[in-house]
Amino acid sequence: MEYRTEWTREEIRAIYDQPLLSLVFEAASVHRAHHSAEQVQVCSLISIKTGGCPEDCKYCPQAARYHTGVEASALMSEEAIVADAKQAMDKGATRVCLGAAWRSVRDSAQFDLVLRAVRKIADMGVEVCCTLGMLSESQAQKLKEAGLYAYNHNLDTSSEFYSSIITTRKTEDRLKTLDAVEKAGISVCCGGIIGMGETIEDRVSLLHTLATRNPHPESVPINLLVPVAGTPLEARPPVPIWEMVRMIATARICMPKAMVRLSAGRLERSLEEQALCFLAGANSIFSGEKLLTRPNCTFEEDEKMFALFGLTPRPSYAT
Ligand code: SAM
Ligand code: DTB
Ligand code: SF4
Repeated sequence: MEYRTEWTREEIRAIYDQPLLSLVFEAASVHRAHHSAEQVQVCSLISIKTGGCPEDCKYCPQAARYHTGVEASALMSEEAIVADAKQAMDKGATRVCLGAAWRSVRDSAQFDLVLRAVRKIADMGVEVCCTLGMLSESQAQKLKEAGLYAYNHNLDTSSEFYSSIITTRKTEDRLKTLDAVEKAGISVCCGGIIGMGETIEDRVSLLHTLATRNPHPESVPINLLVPVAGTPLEARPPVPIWEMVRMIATARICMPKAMVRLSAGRLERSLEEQALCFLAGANSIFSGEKLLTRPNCTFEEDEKMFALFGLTPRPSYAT
């Protein structure tokens, strides 16, 4: 085994709590030992089915029960999905992530459409990721056969804090889907959100669950809560950047080979703050004017940032 999976919570807490600059130095050293530190993965999100979701995730603008101004729309056509993916690829994305506001996947004509789109996009040479909610083993298998590279399914927070954020499912339901994805031979993309009112112990608990999985997730998105008017978390204050840096650095140290993604919430952060996150071991971003429903940094802005920092986009299927 090239990395540890038997972390204790105390060990992870000690890493998280160490003096900030030592933490960043250690994370940067681990990062450089396992990755080319100049390469950052550029991912692009396509919301193939927006809004109208039956779940009650308190952070989410797409939950039907909150009045957030996000209208429920139908699943995009196969042609439109593939065209958007092509456009993202032309702008420099090497991973395309298709997101649907579903609780879980149903075997249906809609799922067949997604499978066909995955096949076409994979054939263009980019890594394809999907995030469609909970999956069965046979659905994961079908996605694998269609050429899916990764599946995103976040644990979002600790199992202890989970019911304060989501009541329509449990951490165990999420873990079952992660197991199905892994069993089908698809890379697991799994992370969480900070800034929802969780304690440091909750953050450590989330990292502990991720870092004691064997294998570790291939990618770990760390989202900063984007507070959305109409959701129960609309008034959460922004997380100090130091806490984001600690979360990223601790994820990097505990999961040295994973891609650690500086995900939602980047638009609100300065270049200096983002530079600190890259130094602390983040090596992946979402680029493009929109996340799923919220605005994000454009490809052009990110190109300028890459030039300023001396970063280059990581190629697709790099090992
Ligand atoms: N419905 C599927 C699911 O829940 O797995 C896929 C889409 S869901 C929008 C994907 C992820 O987006 C969530 O797990 C959460 O981590 C993130 N997310 C949603 N709203 C967010 C917000 N306001 N701020 C930060 N991250 C958010
Ligand atoms: C992830 O961890 N973050 C992305 C992606 N995986 C699917 C989604 C962020 C969504 C932010 C809120 C929005 O745009 O609606
Ligand atoms: Fe639905 Fe996913 Fe949003 Fe939860 S996070 S409300 S499951 S779209």
